[in-house]
Amino acid sequence: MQNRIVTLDEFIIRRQKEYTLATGELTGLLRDIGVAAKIINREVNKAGLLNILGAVGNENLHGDTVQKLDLYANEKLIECLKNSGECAGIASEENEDYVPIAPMDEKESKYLVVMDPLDGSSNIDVNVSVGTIFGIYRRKSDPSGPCVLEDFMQKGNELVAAGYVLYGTSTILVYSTGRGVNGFTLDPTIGEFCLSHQDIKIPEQGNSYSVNQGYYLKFDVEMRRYIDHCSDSNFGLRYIGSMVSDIHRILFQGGIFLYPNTRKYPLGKLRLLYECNPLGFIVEQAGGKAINCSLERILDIEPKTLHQRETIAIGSPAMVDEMKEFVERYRV
Ligand code: P6P
Repeated sequence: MQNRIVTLDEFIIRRQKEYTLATGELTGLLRDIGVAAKIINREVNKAGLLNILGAVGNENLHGDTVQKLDLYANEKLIECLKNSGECAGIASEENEDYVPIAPMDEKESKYLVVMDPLDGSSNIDVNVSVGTIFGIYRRKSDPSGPCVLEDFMQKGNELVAAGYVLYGTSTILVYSTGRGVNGFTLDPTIGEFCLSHQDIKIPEQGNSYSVNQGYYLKFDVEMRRYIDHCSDSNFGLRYIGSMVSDIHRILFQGGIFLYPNTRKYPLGKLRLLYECNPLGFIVEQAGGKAINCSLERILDIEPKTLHQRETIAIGSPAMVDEMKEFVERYRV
């Protein structure tokens, strides 16, 4: 008998019933992110047709050239989250400051969203997969007033939920609320995300590593020793240059993704709040590990600023443990 279709909405609502304390706000928030993902997907899929390719010529606050789709994705997500009435504020890669959201009909919102609206967007022009990354926190400040910066300075281990959308050969939304990881593939014929990967578990070990080999000589000696070990072990090198794509592959095939410190990025390139923490949450929920190159657990790092960068090693637990051994053995 053909498996019954379980839509994202149905799954979220069913899971909410398992939470005796659930009051539906988180459910509403997750569903609104799903709506935004469908809207973004529509534009990503026809980027080449609508002349929305190419940089708008301006740069974002980090000096990266901003692609029109970055802006579009950011606007759509903020719009959907504002309409949800469940979100008190947003921290986005595309906004220098956090975006407080006024309560709707005096209803107090208790959640916050951190997000990278379109990660890897420099790949859009060459038709390489890109992704949306999001994390959801409970606000700490008085719900009767606007959110404050401290609301966003929470460790990754305080995330209530996290997920990503990968706009690839198919569009898949993967998320966790702390009780396992599930994936939903968009069926464009019915416009629904349908359960396609239930209870995802990362392989203990993989046979590929993911790092920008071009920076090899700029890595610290202990990272070079570990990368040499991967090569000596005949591991394949897979690096797409789009973190969501690399992490998604590793979730299913196993492996390790590394972005160590370099001269250009002495603190690492990737952002703690809306790249490392949400993806670290997902990978840990799937049985994997995520640490930085100083061997601290990513989810235990105390954020100090919205856009702070972090080094990262994330993936199959046996491979992260082995990388840790190399760092301990060779670091000077
Ligand atoms: P590099 C994309 O710009 C991104 O933020 C991640 O998605 C990706 O893993 C990384 O940067 C690629 O960086 O320096 O290897 O081009």
